[in-house]
Amino acid sequence: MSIIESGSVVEAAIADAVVKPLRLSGSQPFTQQPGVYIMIGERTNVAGSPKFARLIKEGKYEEAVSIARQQVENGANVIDICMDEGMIDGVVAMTRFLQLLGSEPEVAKVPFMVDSSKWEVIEAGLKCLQGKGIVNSISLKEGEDKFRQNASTVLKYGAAAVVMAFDEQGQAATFDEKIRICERAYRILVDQVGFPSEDIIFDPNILTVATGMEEHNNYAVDFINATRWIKKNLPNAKVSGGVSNISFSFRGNNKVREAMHSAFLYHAIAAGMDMGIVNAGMLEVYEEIEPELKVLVEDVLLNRRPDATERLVEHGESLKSIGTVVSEKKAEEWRNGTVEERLSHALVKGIDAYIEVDTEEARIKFGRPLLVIEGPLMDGMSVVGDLFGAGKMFLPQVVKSARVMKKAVAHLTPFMEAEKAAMEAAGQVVKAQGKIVLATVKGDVHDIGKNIVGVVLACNNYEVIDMGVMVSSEKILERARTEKADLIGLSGLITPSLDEMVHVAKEMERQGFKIPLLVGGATTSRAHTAVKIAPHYSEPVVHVLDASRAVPVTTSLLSEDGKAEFVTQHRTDYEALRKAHSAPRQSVVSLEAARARRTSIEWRPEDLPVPQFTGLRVLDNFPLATLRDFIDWSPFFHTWGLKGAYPRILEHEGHGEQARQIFADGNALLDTIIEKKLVTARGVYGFFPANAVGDDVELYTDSKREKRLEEFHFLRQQANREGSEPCRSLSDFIAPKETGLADHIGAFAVTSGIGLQELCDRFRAAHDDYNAIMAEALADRLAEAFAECLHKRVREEWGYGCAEGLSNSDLIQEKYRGIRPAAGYPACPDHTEKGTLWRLLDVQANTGMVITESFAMWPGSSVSGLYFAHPESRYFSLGKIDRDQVVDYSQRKGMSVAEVERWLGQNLNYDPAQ
Ligand code: B12
Repeated sequence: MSIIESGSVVEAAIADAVVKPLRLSGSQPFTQQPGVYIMIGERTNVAGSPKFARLIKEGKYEEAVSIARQQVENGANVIDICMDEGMIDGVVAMTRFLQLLGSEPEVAKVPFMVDSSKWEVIEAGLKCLQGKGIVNSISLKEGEDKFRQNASTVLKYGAAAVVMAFDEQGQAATFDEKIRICERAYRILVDQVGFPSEDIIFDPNILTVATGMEEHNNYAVDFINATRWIKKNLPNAKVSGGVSNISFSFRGNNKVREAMHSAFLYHAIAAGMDMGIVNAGMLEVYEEIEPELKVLVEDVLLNRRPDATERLVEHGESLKSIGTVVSEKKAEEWRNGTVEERLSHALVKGIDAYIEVDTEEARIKFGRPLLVIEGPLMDGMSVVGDLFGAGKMFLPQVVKSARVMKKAVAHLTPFMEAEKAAMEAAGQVVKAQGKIVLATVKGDVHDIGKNIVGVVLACNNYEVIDMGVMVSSEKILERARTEKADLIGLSGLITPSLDEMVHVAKEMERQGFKIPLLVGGATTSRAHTAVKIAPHYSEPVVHVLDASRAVPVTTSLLSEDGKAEFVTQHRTDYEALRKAHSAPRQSVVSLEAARARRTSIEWRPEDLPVPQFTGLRVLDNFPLATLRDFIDWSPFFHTWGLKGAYPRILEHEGHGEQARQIFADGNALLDTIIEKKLVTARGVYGFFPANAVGDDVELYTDSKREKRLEEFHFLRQQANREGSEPCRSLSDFIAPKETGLADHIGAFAVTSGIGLQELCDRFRAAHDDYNAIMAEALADRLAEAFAECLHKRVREEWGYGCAEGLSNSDLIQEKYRGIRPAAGYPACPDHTEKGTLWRLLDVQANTGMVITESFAMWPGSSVSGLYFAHPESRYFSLGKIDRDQVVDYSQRKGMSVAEVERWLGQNLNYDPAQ
C-alpha cells in the first residue's frame, strides 16, 4: 500500500499560475489556461474510430475531413490524427489528410496532434503542420541517440511533444520508474537538445487497477504521485494520459467505471494533470458519486486497503443486479433530509415536484423569503454552477436546475414584494453577482444559444436582462445605460452579424462606455473578435465559446482581485491573435487559372432529367407527423451540449442516461406539439429552366429559354490545391449555355417556426426555460427535417429519385444524388443571394417568412436554398478568394467592391484596408 499526498484543485491552479503555459497554434493561437483541462479530440484516430478508418481506407478524404470539422465544432481544443493501421499507407494518408485539413479554415484553426508509432509518419505529418502542433509520441524506448535525434527533429519543426514514460527496459509502471524515466528524458531534452520545457508533455502511463494482481494495486497512486512530482520537479513540463485505461477491469459496469474516472481525474487534476484523452461524457459528477461507492472506488484508486478490489467488485455486482430497486428506494430517501438538504437535492437533480412545498417550509423556517434565496437556494445553485464549471454536470441538468430555482423564486416573489419596503429600510437588498444585458444583434434572429447562456448566467446569480433578437445598437446601449449594467453580451448566428458587432463596439467607444463586451454565437470566433471587434473598443472585448465558459469569464471580469490579471492575459492573447492574423496569407491562384480548373463534367442529355413541372408550389400546414420521420436527431443532442451521434449516443457510457432523458422529454413535447398543432410548417419550392453562364446561373421564364427570370451568382475556389483537384463553383453543376442542353435548377424556403414564439413565451411565463429551449430545439430539427423531406419529394418529381428506397439514416448521410446548398453555407457564403431567392419564390407572400436587413430569416427555425440534380454535384467549402474575384463578382452582382467585401469578409484572402 502506498500513501498519496494531499492536493486540491486550488493547489494545482496556483501552481499553474507560475508555470509557462503550453502555447500551440493551428491558424489561430491556443494558450493553455491555468486550471483548465485541455480536451483532445480523438475521432480522427483510425484506431479509435471505425468510421474514420473506413473513410481513409476507401480514399474518401473529403468526408473524413468532416469528422475533423465536427470535433472542432464540438469544442475539441486539439485534434489527434492517427493513421496507424495495417491496410493504410501511413505516410501517404497523413500527408494527404493534413494537406486537406490545411485548406479547411474552420478545422485548420486548431492545433493538430500528429500521432503515430512510426517515425516516418510523424515526420511526414510535421512537414504539413501549419502552426505549432504536438507530436505523439517520442520515448527512450530505442535508446538515447534515437531519442535525441527524434526530439531535435520535433524541435526543428517547432512542435511540442508527448514523451511516453518508456525506456530501453520497457514501460514505466511504478512511481520510481515513472519519475526516473521522465527526469532522464527531461534532462536530455532540456540540457542537450535545447527543447523548451513548456513543450514537454509527459504521459506517465495510466495503467489498469483492480485486476486481481497485487502489483497493479498502486498504479493509480503511482500515476498521481508521479504527476505531482513532475509538476514540482521538472519546471514547466505538462502531464497527459489516457484515462479510460484505469477502469478496464470493470468493462460492462458503467456505473463503477464512471465513478472511477471522475474520482481518478479529481485527484490527478488536483495533482496537476493538464490534458488527456477522456470521454468527457463518461464521468459521474464527483460530488454526486454515491457515498458508499465513492469510498469503495477511492479505496481502490488510492490503494487504501488490501481487500479494496474484492469489495468494489462485490458492490459493483450488487449495483448491477438490484439496480432499479435500489434507485427507486434511493429516489424517495432524499425526502427524509432537512429542508435545506431537500432544496439542494432538488436543485442539483432538477426535480421540481416538491419545490413549492419545500420552499414554503423553508420560508417559515427562515422567517423571511430573502433568507431562503440567499441561503439554501443560492447554496444549491452554487453547487450547480461549480459542478457545471468543472465539467461535472451537463447542460440539460443545469437548465432543469434553473427551472427549479425559478419556480422557487416565483413562489417567494409575492412575499418579497410585501416585504420590500421593510427590506430596503434594513438595507437588505438581494445583491446579484452582476448585471448583464444580452441581445442578438440587429438583423439576426438567433435565439437558442443566447437563451442557454442567459439561463446559465442566471443560475450563477447574475441578473440577466435578455432583450431578445434583432436588437439595434441604440437600444442595447440605452438599456445598458439605464440599467447600469456591468456587462453587455452580444449573440449572432450568421456572418453578417459580425459586422453589426463591430458597429456596437464602435458605438460603445464613441459613447464612452466603460464596461466589458462579450461576444458569442455560432459564427463568432476568438480570431474575429480579436482582429475585427476588440480594436474598436478600449475596454475588454471577450469571445466566449460556449455556455460553460460564460461564468468563468464574467466572474473574472467583475472580480476586484482577479480582473487586472485576467485582462492583461486576455490582451496579450488577443495581441498574439492579431499578429498571427497578419501572417502570410493562403496560397491562391488567379481567377482565370481557377476558372480553367473548373469541375470537369462530360455533359450528357441523359444526366439532365426534366422535372414534372416548372414554376412554384406552396405547402401550407405541412403535416408535422410526416416531418418527424425525417428528423436528424444528432444536432438536437449537440444543442444540449451532449456530444455524439444518434442513436449511439443513447447508449453512451457517460452521458447516455442524460441523452435518453432529453430524448424522452423532447419526444413527449413533440407529441404534444403535433397533437395540438402548436407550430405550423409552411414552405414554397419550384423548378426553373436554367443554364450556367460563366460562374452565374441564369433562370428562364419558360422552356424557350429566351427571357431571363432571375440570375444566381456563385463564387469559385481559388486555393492553390495540389494535383488535379478542381477549383469548384456551384455553377459547375449546371449545364453551360454553350452546350445547348436544357438543364434545370430547384429552389426552396421552408419554416417550422410559425407559432413557436407564442409557445416559448408561454413556457417562460411559467418559469420553464427547460421546455422553452426544448421547443426551440425541436422546431430547429423540424425545419431541417422539412428541408430533407422536401428534397426527397423534389428528387421524385425530378424523376431521378423515384427508385431510391433510402432509410432516414441514409438520407442523413446524404446517400442520394444531388445537393441542396443554402446561402451562407461553405459552398455559397454570400447571404445576399437570399434576396434573389425571395423574389423568385415570392417567399414572404407564400409563407409569411420575412428576411431581415442581414438576410436572416424570420421565424428563426427556417431554411432556404437551391437544388442541384447533376450526379457530379457535391458540397465543398469555398475557402479564401482573392481581390480579382471580388472585383469580378461585384461587377456581376452590380454591387460595389466595398459592399462585396463587407458581405464576404470571412472569405477574403487579403485585408481590404491595405
Ligand atoms: C442548428 C443550426 C441551424 C438551425 C437553427 C439555429 C438556431 N436557431 O440558432 C436551423 C436549421 C434553423 C439553421 C438555419 C440556418 N443556418 Co444554421 N446552423 C446550425 C448549426 C448546425 C448549429 C447551431 C446551433 O444551434 N448550435 C447550438 C447552439 C446552442 O449553440 P450556439 O448557437 O453556438 O450558442 C452557444 C455559443 O455560441 C455561446 N453563445 C451564443 N450566443 C452567445 C452570447 C453571449 C453573450 C455569450 C457569452 C455566449 C454565447 O453559448 C451558446 C451555448 O453554448 C450551425 C453549425 C454549427 N455547428 O455551429 C449552423 C450555422 C450556424 N448555420 C448557418 C447558416 C448559413 C444557416 C442559414 C442561413 C442557412 C440557410 N440559408 O437556410 C439558416 C439561417 C436561419 C435563419 N433563421 O436565418 C451557418 C452560419 C455561417 C454563415 N456563413 O453565416 C452555420 C455556421 C453552418 C455553416 N458551417 O455554414 N441553422
